[in-house]
Amino acid sequence: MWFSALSALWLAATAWAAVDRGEDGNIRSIALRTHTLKQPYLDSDMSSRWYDFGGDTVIRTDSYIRLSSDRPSQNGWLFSRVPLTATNWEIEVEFKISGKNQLYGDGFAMWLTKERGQLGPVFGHTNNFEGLGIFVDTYKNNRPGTVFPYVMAMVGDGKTPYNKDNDGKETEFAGCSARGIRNANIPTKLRLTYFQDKSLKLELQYKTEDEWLLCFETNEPPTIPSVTYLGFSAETGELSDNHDIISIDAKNLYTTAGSSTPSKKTPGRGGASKLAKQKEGGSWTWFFFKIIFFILAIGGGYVGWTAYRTNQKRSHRF
Ligand SMILES: [Ca+2]
Repeated sequence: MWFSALSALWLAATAWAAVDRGEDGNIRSIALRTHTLKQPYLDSDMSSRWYDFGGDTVIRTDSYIRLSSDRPSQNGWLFSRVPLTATNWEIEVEFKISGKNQLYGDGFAMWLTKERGQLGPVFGHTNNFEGLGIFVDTYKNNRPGTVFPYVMAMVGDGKTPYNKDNDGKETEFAGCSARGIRNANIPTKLRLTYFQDKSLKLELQYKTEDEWLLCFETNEPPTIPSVTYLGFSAETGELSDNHDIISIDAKNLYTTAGSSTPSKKTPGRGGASKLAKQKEGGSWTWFFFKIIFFILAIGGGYVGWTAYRTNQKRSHRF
């Protein structure tokens, strides 16, 4: 009785801890099934419950969703069927850009836009879009002094067009060079984290496995329309490449009561050390909380045991 009650309580405490994200202390996450996509991608009726695809997109259920094949004039897309309504979220995508040619292009885009599945000239998606676009641009059209591939974010207002001729330089929100993101030796990934009115962060993985590189981070994030669809698209012109989506992991993020969401951070070393301190603080608070919970569990178990024994004695008496 004593041990079973105690172990049940301890299990409850540790299960609760397992939900915790661990790395960020007071930030918890819940998987967003509606925006997550993994192999084999398709249900038994050969369609996906949560995602739609079109154009030249090809699906190989054991490998990838190929938005464009290594052939000229390809244009494909993949879009969520329902809007992303979470206030704070994290989207992690494994993708692969590969090809045999010396000259290649043009790259692919990830979207959080009002429009969905509309073919067009911006990495295969419609121009004058409304919402956020993340472009992994592998072909330098005209941007002197910038190393390509170049990853950039653009916030579309529904009126301002993306200009392919200078790789969208004048409408860039933030970005970074990512030499080696194409034909990489490790699984390539991107992770976009958004806290409404607080922060937007893009991290990339293409040099070393399990090592995230900060592309950009801002504490003045754009306002993303309340109804946006999560999507991907790619386009090839004269030059081509395979642009594949391997998996999409979407999470709803929330902070626990009494804690604050990530504070102002700047890219680079300063930001990283500040983040590390936050993590440390969060985990210590959680540790003490667990200790208190454990003591309470022991106390509760003891009271329960005493009551049980007293009860037993009484029943013996009668
Ligand atoms: Ca380009």
